[in-house]
Amino acid sequence: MAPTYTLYGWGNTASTGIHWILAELAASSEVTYEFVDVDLPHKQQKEAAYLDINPKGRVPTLIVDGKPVTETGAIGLLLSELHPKSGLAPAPGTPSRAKFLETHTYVVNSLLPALRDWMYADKDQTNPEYAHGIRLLTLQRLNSIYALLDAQLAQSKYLVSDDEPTEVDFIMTATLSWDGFIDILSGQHPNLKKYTETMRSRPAWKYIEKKEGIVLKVQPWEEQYLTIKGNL
Ligand SMILES: N[C@@H](CCC(=O)N[C@@H](CS)C(=O)NCC(=O)O)C(=O)O
Repeated sequence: MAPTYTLYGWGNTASTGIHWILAELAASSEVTYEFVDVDLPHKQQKEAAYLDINPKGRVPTLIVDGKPVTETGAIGLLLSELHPKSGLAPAPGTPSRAKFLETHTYVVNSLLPALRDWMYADKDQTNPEYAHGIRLLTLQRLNSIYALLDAQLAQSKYLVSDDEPTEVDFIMTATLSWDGFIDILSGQHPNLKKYTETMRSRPAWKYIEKKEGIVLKVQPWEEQYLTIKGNL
């Protein structure tokens, strides 16, 4: 029988990439899953009941065999291990394994924290001047991360190979869909733009997009950065 997972998350956040991976696995009857909303705007992630499951107070959390697993990168790798035939990761010892590990670590260590800084610069601290400074630095970082990944995508259709997307492709493309500004910023890079279009044409993404109500909209506070995005 296919294993069942429970994903705690909220629409269009760090949990979206994991939701997408689960939807891909469910489409081939590898898994069944339940999605439980953690209402971030109402700070449900800071309530005792959720902190019992995830003391970090963030999403995603995946329940595997009754135990919570946190961190997007760890969950992506774990699902690829638990479902080795799914192609979510090249097997240990295969030629593309090193490139996969390198790319996974780069996306999880560099891109995801930069995107959190972009989104949370005025929430993790409240001084608006600091938030602006953090965002200028982050913009510079995002530009160079996207340039590097764009160069990597000149070599292959997906980040690791031409064959099939791996878990890091789902995690990364989901983050590029967090909002309109991020989409515009990454879309300045032609390979990245084409890649995102390819990834977003997958039926499982269409499902996630609808289910999570994903709309690529530039938020009012991001408008000031549109004019400087290319000059950093
Ligand atoms: N390192 C974590 C970061 C997760 C994270 O920052 N999640 C955000 C949503 S995008 C969150 O839960 N925010 C709520 C909060 O920080 O209160 C991961 O990669 O899973």
